[in-house]
Amino acid sequence: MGAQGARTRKIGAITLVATLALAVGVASAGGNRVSASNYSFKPRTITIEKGDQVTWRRVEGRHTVTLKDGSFDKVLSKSHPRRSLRFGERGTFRYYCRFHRTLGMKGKVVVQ
Ligand SMILES: [Cu+2]
Repeated sequence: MGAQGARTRKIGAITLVATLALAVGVASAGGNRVSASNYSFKPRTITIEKGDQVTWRRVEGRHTVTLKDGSFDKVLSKSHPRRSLRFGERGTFRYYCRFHRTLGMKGKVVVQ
């Protein structure tokens, strides 16, 4: 009885570790997603860890992900529905869509 109880606890602990590992794996494999639709990025502000990647995904329309400092400028279209960028520096990175900037289509990546 006692041995069985210990075994059950051990299995429970292993399951917990596996679940945590899975959650961490999902987060680092593109968990930081921003969708681009007419005419906004959602979420407008995303906070990530240094070294993480952000993936922008086109929902509709044609847009760009253009960093204000000019270091990144990619079109999101039917043929390129996803664009990713890894942030290796801490800071706040503002970006916008070149086609719809005047309509307020912009966003911010905060790297901690
Ligand atoms: Cu746009």
